[in-house]
Amino acid sequence: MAKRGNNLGAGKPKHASTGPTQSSNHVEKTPSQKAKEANRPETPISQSGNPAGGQKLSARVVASHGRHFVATDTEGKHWQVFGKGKRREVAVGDVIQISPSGPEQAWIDAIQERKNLLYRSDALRSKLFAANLDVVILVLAASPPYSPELLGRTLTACENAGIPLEIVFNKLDLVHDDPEFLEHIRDDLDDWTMGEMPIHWLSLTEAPEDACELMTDRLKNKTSLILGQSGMGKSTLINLLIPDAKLATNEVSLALNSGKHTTTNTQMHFGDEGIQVIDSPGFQAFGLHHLNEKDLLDAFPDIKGFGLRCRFDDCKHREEPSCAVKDAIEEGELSGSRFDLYNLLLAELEEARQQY
Ligand SMILES: Nc1nc2c(ncn2[C@@H]2O[C@H](COP(=O)(O)OP(=O)(O)OP(=O)(O)O)[C@@H](O)[C@H]2O)c(=O)[nH]1
Ligand SMILES: [Mg+2]
Ligand SMILES: [Zn+2]
Repeated sequence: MAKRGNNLGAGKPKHASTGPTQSSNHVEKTPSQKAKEANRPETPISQSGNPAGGQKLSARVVASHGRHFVATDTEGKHWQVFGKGKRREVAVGDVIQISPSGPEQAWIDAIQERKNLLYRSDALRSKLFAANLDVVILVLAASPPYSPELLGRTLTACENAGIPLEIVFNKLDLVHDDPEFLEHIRDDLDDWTMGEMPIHWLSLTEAPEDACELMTDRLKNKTSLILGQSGMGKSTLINLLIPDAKLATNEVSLALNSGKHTTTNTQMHFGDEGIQVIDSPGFQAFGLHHLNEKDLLDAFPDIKGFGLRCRFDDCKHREEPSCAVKDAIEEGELSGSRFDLYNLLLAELEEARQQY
């Protein structure tokens, strides 16, 4: 059987049922050695070798191309995997059991219990984003300007999923001569993160060695997901950590003016020192209607904490008297931006509930 290269088929398939696509703009050269090291299945593999022998293999989902997925087995071989029913619902980072149905295709038999799972909703439904993450890295930059709302939504999703979040503020070179602007950004990030999250101030292009050293230290022996709006430097960061990844990066103006994102699929890359990093397309929206009201309040422990001190147990923190939340915002102990986002998300939940 011909063994495929390491092309994960980043191009869109014409038919979801055909084999992994051969054409790709993003050719990943993952040494099988690295994949082997990175893929530590908890389920033992009974056999390996002949894929037509009806045996089961353990594999890690390493790429998502919309409706189809690529998984890598412990030998470093890539499979295009398909599931039926619930088994169709896999995410990059999942550990799965597969049985080969062709030289490069396999059925998903089981999805191993996840440590965590990050979701993202669009207008129609919730989507699985990535699973079994040790950390999410949100990449922000001064240019193009980052959206505080998307930052808040990412914080909320990670808090809900129980995944630690770290922020990279990139393109520091563009704001060196504007200390006031930088101060404003520092205040904004402190406000959103409540001073509780690591924030790394980097310039990936001006000081790449420093950035690489710091981020290698943060990401070694971890599975991480890199999130951020288009043009922030997600792929640039991954290329720095894993030169073999050779990801396409693009001039911001090109990427934004064409309305296209440079990265179009979610894909895991394997580096030295146990780095397993997932690149993702830039997001412009981050729906959270998969959370219910309780989830939402739990994701805002600051608001929840002050809320316990309101006079009325069911205080909505609007016009009620003796509202500890309103008082805390007035006194600068609680972030008004966070409270506004909480209300916006609550309103979205109510709207989504009325629609279905
Ligand atoms: N000035 C400056 N430019 C940078 C820096 N880091 C990255 N860039 C540039 O920003 C542009 C966008 O970088 P990408 O890595 O493609 O951004 P991305 O977040 O992967 O974008 P999408 O794939 O569209 O989501 C490229 O032209 C990079 O060269 C930096 O530290 N300073
Ligand atoms: Mg990219
Ligand atoms: Zn209140």
